[in-house]
Amino acid sequence: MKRTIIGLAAATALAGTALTGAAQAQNSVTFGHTLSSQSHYGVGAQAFIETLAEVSGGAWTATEAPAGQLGGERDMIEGLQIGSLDLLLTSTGPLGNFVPEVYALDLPFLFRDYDHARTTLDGEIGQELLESIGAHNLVGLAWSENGFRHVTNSVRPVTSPDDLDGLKLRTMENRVHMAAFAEMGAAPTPMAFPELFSALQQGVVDGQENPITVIKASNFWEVQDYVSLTGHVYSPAVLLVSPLVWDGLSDEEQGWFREAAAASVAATRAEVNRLEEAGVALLRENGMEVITDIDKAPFRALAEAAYSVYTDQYGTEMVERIIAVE
Ligand code: EAX
Repeated sequence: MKRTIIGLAAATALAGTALTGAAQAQNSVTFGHTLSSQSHYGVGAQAFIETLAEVSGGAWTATEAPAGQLGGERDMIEGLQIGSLDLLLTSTGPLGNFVPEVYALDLPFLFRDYDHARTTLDGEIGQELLESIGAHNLVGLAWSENGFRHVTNSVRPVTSPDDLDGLKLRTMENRVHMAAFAEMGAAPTPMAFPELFSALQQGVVDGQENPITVIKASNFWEVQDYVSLTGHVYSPAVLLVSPLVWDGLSDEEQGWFREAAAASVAATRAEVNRLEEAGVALLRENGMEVITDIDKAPFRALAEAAYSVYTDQYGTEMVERIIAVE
């Protein structure tokens, strides 16, 4: 954030007078994410940037730093905490390493569909979890979306857990996901997203799992032959702000950031909807063999053992509350 320097200069110039000029000062923030600027995250970043400029009457500008330019999601979360990054749109993948309460959202086969996930995140539970984030030297501004994740690989079509046997599968740096894939028989290999394309290309791993949105945004069809629509876990995204930025904002400015965040979430979700509809056809057009007919029951039966990563620490109450959301 450039504001401190500008703020000091303005303060010097205006020494002894009321800081009425401060609201007009040009303040800028950087908005990081790991995907391309054409992705559902890019669309969300651009909506944030436009809305912030509009509602602040040009007093605030934001710049997109896409495609992991500033590192992986874990690095960027650390960046928010130390103030080297201002804003981040990230999956919850690595967030549990900082805020273990959010592992509740990463449990496999928990959310029934997009409506269930969005209603949960927009309601009381989502609000509580944003507050948990706020207790860990981060500010959770709004829940956004990555999407339901599916398994891709280049070894064989995966139709049952037996087909995962021994597959080197990149997962996010997420203890719940790693446990779930170990239970389902794969060899989970945690890795930051910016390393993934070349790891697939070079055969360091056989496969990975991500929503259609990310498969498309990252052209994974260039390096993966099969996609199985396992929908094994819903991947929330969250818009985070550095506390060093947030704590320096006036109430009015915080309101502008919240409006921009709401516009960002709406734009990202609309793009997820569009890509989910195009889904299977889009993947096939790009040369992937798509396995749509998956019996999820045997995957679920194995993956559920991974719930203990969360429930051993926090019990089952939150899980039951999420299941009960209509
Ligand atoms: O947040 O790391 C991942 O697989 C994520 O889905 C991606 O970075 C988008």
